[in-house]
Amino acid sequence: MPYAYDPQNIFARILRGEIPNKTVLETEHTLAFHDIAPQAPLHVLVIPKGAYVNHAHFARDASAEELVDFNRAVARICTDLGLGDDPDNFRVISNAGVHGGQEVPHYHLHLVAGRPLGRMLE
Ligand code: IU
Repeated sequence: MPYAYDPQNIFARILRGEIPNKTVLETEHTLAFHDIAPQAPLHVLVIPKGAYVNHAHFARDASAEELVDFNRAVARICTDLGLGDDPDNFRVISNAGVHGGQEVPHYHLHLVAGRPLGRMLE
């Protein structure tokens, strides 16, 4: 099923180099950068370079190479930042759509850490 992707969304512009970002990691298919309004001492956004709107689109339509690259990038960041050895120390979230609270319509995963995060669901 096709879906609308807005090539002018802010993360598309970051990927094109039109807007600067504080890069944490860049790979062939993935970019990770610090969130501009961090909700925790560590708040990194991980995005695929491909044009996907949300997690379901990415999981359904991305190539195996893109999927592996993205997930290994997340793991690499966790390792580099010392998070990966303790599963209590971080959270990954991806908002989707209006009910999911998604503001930027380019798939992104929030990686947050550095403080007690409480329960995820209210
Ligand atoms: P959301 O899941 O779509 O709600 O998250 C969007 C995030 O993008 C949010 O945490 C913003 O602070 C962040 N962000 C950013 O890092 N840089 C920007 O220029 C803009 C939003 I606009």
